[in-house]
Amino acid sequence: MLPLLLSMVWNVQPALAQLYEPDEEHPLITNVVADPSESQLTSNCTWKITDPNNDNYSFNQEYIESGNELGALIDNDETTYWHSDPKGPNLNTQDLYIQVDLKRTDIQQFYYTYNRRGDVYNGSVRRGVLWTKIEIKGTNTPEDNSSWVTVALHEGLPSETNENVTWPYTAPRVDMPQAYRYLRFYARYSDGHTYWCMSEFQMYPAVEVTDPLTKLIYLLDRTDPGAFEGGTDPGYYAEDKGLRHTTYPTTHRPPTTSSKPPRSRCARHLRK
Ligand SMILES: [Ca+2]
Repeated sequence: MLPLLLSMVWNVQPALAQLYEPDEEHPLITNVVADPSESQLTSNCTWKITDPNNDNYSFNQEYIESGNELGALIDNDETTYWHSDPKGPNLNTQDLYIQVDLKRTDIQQFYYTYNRRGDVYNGSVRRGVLWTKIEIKGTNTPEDNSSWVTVALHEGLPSETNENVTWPYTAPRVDMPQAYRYLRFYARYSDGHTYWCMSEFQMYPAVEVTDPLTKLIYLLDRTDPGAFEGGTDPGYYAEDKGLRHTTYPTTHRPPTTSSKPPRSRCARHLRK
């Protein structure tokens, strides 16, 4: 198994050189305030809830009363959420979006993440309604409507009831033809609803993966997702974590009479 694995690593070196991951240490959206000229997030369809007896109001009271509904998207709290206006606007027939002002012009590749709701109401967790088709447009001259360029269209995104993905969900990387400061995320579908809502939203720079061990983990996960526990098997001791993985899928179980090579041997192969 190990020689086969290492030969697979060797054979896909060109692809590995282009691996990217989100730089989660440097989120791109950090300032969301009521003043739209200052805020990094704005929207043309925010639900302005005025009835304090509305149960959506109580969960987001702080943000609603300060006029900063979008602030609920970056507080790292899945019980607070932003909701598009469900009474009038219709994402199936109108251009409804959240707009990002990156406040910088050097981002050309990025990842974005968002989370479903997790507020508990009458004893049950409410997941809300997520967008499942998103069109992303960018520009550096937002006042010129004709300047907005489509940079990505993501379809078939997981609905809020999907338990087979990791939440918050990270969408595929977006590679723009050039760096744009302003981005619009249009909701194009939400499983037949006219609105959508979510508890968190964030963007991260896409950075190239350079660490050999991280590359190998990516390769294993991409080759057979979920087959290798933690992405570090087979053939690897996670020595830097002081752990040895002992749970193997039956089809990948190594011979019991052989011992795994030390990590240094694997590292030497990767450097060839
Ligand atoms: Ca939140």
